Amino acid sequence: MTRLLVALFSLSFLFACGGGDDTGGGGGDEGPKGGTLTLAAVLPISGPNAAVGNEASDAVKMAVEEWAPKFAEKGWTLKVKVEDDASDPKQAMSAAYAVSGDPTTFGVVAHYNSGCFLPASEVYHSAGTMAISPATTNVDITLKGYPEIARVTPHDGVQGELTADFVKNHLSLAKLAVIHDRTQYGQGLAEVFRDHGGTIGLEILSFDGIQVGDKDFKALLTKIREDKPEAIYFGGLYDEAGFLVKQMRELGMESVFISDDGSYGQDFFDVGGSATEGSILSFPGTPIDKLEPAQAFLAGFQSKYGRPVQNYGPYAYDAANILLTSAMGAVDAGADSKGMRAAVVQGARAIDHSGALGQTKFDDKGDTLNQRYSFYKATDGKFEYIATFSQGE
Ligand code: ABU
Repeated sequence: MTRLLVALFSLSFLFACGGGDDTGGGGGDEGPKGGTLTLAAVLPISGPNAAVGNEASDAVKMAVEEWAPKFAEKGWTLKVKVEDDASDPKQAMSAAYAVSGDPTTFGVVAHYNSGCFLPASEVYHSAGTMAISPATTNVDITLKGYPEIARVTPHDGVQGELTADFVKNHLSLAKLAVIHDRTQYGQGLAEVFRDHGGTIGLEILSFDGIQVGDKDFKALLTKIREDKPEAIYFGGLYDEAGFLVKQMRELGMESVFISDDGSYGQDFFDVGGSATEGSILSFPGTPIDKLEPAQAFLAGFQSKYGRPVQNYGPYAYDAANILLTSAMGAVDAGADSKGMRAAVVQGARAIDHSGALGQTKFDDKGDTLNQRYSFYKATDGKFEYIATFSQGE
């Protein structure tokens, strides 16, 4: 069904763009000397991950405001279009069709949830729209090697393995229960953790799935308590993580709670309260407050929006800047509206970008070469930095 929709969409997109028309195409208001260029952001503006999605979309808007005068000097009106995928794959597909169906769209800052980007990536590929995700980490996203698909976060093959290594070598824990949220993200990550953990000598006592949106995990935790795990590893997102750790403590469980980048945010503390104390979480990259190139962005975001950056804002900002730099390169090379998307794909995939995250380059599949994860301990409602690792260290 998805394939049929993508095929129908490709045809309608060709007609919308005027097919073989070489007069500038692009819906009529653009031409070789300028027109409108739209950077789209498809993110969860509502729903359970709205806090992350709104931070990311605000970062994209900030980047567009910074670039708009430079495009205006060259005769182009730069716009931003934010679409809400609400963390729902169907809504993500509708949004992907909507932004790709707009011929002024030259690129997309694409999705927070792997379960949204996986199907939507077919739409972007079919439409030739460069889509860079600020946050999706499921391994499969880049496996097809589509030139239009990239991400600025290291994937869960790295996150899961580094976390298992960290549990063994730095936390000196051996017996763990593993829980996941049955999403492509949470389950995929938990499987990497379990499988790599098994090869390095961790004893995985159990492997169970929960449902996103559920709030009562006491029956499952009571079963797990029988095994006396030293730690519980959870692959999933912050709401469920918060409820899990809270109910572990209510049941008297002292196992260390360990989770991932999807749990890394203020909502984890808001839901879990004081039960979060001592939890261990992973998040991509070097801590943002220690990254010199990120400081201007962090200060600018705080001053513009009156709140600090929590997690994926810098990633969305760099994804937007990679797309904007590529679009400006295409403008400077004389691309017209019709050639813009292809030029942006070429530029973005070849980029060596100096941004808030430091240098970003993509490998031949579209994965960032920044392959680091850092580990944090929840302490007094904050994430206290422990250490950063990359594979092979
Ligand atoms: N990587 C955190 C966001 C969740 C996901 O990838 O689905």
